[in-house]
Amino acid sequence: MLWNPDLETLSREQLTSLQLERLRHTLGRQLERVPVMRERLNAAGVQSAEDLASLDDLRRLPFTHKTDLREHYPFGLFAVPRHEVVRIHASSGTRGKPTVVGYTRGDLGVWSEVMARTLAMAGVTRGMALHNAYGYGLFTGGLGFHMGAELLGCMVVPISGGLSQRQVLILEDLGGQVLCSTPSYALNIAQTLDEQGVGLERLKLEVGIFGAEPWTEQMRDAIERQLGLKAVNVYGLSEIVGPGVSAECIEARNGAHVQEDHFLVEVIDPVTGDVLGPGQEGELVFTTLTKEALPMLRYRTGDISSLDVTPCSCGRTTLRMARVRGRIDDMLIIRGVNRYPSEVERVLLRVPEVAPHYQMIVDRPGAMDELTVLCEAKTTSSSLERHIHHALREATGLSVVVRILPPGGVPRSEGKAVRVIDKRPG
Ligand code: DLL
Repeated sequence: MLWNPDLETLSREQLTSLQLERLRHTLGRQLERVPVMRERLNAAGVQSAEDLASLDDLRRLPFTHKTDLREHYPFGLFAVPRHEVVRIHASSGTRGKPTVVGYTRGDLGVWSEVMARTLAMAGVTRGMALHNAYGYGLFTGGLGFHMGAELLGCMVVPISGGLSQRQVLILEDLGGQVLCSTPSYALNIAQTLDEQGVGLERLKLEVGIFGAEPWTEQMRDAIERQLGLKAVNVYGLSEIVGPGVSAECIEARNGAHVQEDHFLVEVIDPVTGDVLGPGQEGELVFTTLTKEALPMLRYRTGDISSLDVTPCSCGRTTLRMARVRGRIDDMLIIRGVNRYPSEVERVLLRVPEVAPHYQMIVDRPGAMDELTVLCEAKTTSSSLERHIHHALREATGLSVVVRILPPGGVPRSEGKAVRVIDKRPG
C-alpha cells in the first residue's frame, strides 16, 4: 500500500522541480539563519538561493561533515530559535561527545509521515499490533517508529530494547504482528524464543522492519527462518532525520526507496568528492529539503552504497539505494586487504553449522594486523575452524584466526551489534 500515492509516484520532472524549489528554500534559510553556514557558502561563491539554477548546481555547495556538528556542539548549526525546538535526539556514536540533533513540530510531522510511508511500504496496515523493540531515548529508532506507527493507526507496543524474556512474553500475549528492531536484536529474540520453548505457531508475526546497522541477505534468510516473518530493510541516520530516510518495499525488497521529496541523495567518490552515477558504489551524501531545526546541506554519511534508478515493481517512482555495505570508518585493512565486516558476515552465514552470531577482533600482536573471527557452532564439528578459515580466505582474500565459542559465547546486542573490536595500538 502507498501511504502517500501522490508524492510517492511523482514523475522525475515533477520531483526535480519540487526538489529544486525546496532546496532553494533550505539554502535561503541556511544563508539567513546559520552564520557558520553563511560564511562557508559565501566562501564557495554562493551568495543567494537564486544562485542555484538547477539541481546540478548542488555540486557547488560545500559538504557538511560529522565533525561540523561536533565543532558546533550542541546547537551551533540549528536554524531556528531554541523555543521552536520541541525534541532532541543524539547519535549513538561511542567516541567522544554525541551528535545532537533537533526537531521543530514541523520536523516531527515530516518524520512521522516518512515513517508511516516506511511501514505502509512494508505491508503494515491500520490496526496491526506493532512490537517496537528499537531503543527509546536519545536514539532515534524507538520514537521514530513509534510516531509513524501511531500515524498509520497501529496498536503500538513500545517495549524498547532489552529484557529478551519479557519481549517473548509480550510478543506472545499481545499478538505482535510487526517486529521492529535491529537485525542483531531480532536474532537475540529468536534465540530466547527457542530457549523458552515458544514455538512460532504461538506467535502472530508477519513482518519485521530491521535496520540501524549493516546486515546481509544471508542474515535476512536466518531471521526469516527463525522468526517466521518477512524481513525488510530500513535505513536512516539521526543527522538527516532518523529511521525513514529510505526503506524497502515488500513487493520487490530490492533496494531501499529514498524519500526523495524530503531528502536529496548523491553518491560520491569518498576520496575525490566527485559525484558518481547510478550503479557506482561510493559514499552516500544527503541534503535535507524540508528540515527546519537542523537542515543539512550535502551531509557526508560515511556509508557505502549505490543508487538504482530503474523502475520498481511496487509502482513507486523514487530511486533506490543498495544495502549499505558498511561505514568507511569500519573498513578492515588486514595486511593490505580491505574488507567490510558485512563481507565476513556473508561468508560465515553461508556455513550451515555456524550460528548467526559473530564478532571480529583486530589486533597487531607484532608488526602485522591480525583478524580473529569469533563465532558459535550449532553442532560440534572438529573441522569447522579449518572450514571457515578456508571459506573466508577463498571469498575475501583474508587470512584470519577463527575461534569457535560455546553457545552464547559471542556477546549479544540489545541495539546495534558491536561487530568489530579494534585492539590495535593507537
Ligand atoms: O540508526 C537510525 C535508524 C534507526 C535507522 C532504526 C534504521 C532503524 P544513527 O544512530 O544516527 O541512526 O546511526 C546511523 O547507522 O549512518 C549507518 O551507518 C547505520 N545504518 C542505519 N540503518 C542502516 C541500514 C539510526 N539499514 C548509522 N543498513 C548510519 C546499514 C545502517 N547501516
